[in-house]
Amino acid sequence: MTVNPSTDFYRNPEMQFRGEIPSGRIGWRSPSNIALVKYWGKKPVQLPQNPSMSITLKNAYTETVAEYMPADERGMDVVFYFHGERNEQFEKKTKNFFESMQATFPFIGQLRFVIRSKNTFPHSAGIASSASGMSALALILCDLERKYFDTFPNEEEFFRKASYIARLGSGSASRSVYGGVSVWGETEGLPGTSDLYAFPVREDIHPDFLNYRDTILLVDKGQKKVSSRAGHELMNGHPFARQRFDQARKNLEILLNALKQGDLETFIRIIELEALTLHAMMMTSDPYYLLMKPGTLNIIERIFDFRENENIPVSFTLDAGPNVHLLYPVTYRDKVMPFIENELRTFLTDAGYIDDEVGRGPEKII
Ligand code: 2P0
Repeated sequence: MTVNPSTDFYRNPEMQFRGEIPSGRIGWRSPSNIALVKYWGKKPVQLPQNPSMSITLKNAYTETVAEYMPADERGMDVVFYFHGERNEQFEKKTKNFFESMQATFPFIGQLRFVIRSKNTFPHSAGIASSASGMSALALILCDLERKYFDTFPNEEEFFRKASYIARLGSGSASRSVYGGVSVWGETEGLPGTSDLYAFPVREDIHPDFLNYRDTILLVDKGQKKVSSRAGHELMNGHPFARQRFDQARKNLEILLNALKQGDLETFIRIIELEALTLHAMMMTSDPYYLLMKPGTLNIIERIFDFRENENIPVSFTLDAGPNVHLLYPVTYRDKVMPFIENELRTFLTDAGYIDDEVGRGPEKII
């Protein structure tokens, strides 16, 4: 049998089921993250075309509790409640994901799961919930393995596998298992990085960036018309793909240096370049599409003006959607909050904004 490292790196046929796993519960809280250098374009299976870098958030997280019990003769099964209500879409997605994980976690086949999950951010907010949701599920699976098979020599190995599993659920989820700054994708000059899992950049980050603020400005709550999955696919054969992947590699190197030096000017230049390049890729895909809304552009223009007129280092990034992440050092909070209220709020939906900051990563809750 050939082993494909992108899916089978952790396949362990030796990990035999030892007797029956009793019923129990495991729960994890796992945060969302926002990419500063964007992952946009992938190759099979779920590997990035270029390395990406993100900060993990603190207040935007998913909390997931899995009850498990021995399966009956029908085999593995999943029942999924989202905010207290049965959710068939998530149920199907989770069941498919668990089924695809059976070669890695042979014990899954003998269990039945009742999963209860909730997000702290509004469902309609257009915040990528796959990063927090999939990383929480990956942590639960690895925690089950740890509890009954004791296979992890240390915490580092535990989180590395969780990141690997999260990646297979959703690429950006691989970065959410670590707090602070994470890099996913093999990066020259950064030993420990891999396309298979994310890597926490723990050393040398300038203190200014460790408690950076991210206020997520909610511009539109409609369902977006083109999914990220479709967007990634449109990078196959995209006329600017090669240049884009090279640019991302260079931007990551420059940004990493800026994070170490505390170089705010370079930080701002690179993250805004990355945000607009991501959307430029969408606008130049075939078929082309736009995820920004008029409110997105209005906010961006006001950020440029405010930065220039007030000399305050506010900056922005965008996810694959119309909402704007307003990023700034915590020391400017007293000036930035009135700016949001007085100048930006008019472009926001009723949901307003989510006041967030760099977080420390997932937490086991049960
Ligand atoms: C990122 N995004 O780096 C980029 C930038 C959105 C914009 O990764 O297909 O949900 O599950 O691997 O991770 C969103 O795509 O895609 C994303 P899949 P994912 O965060």
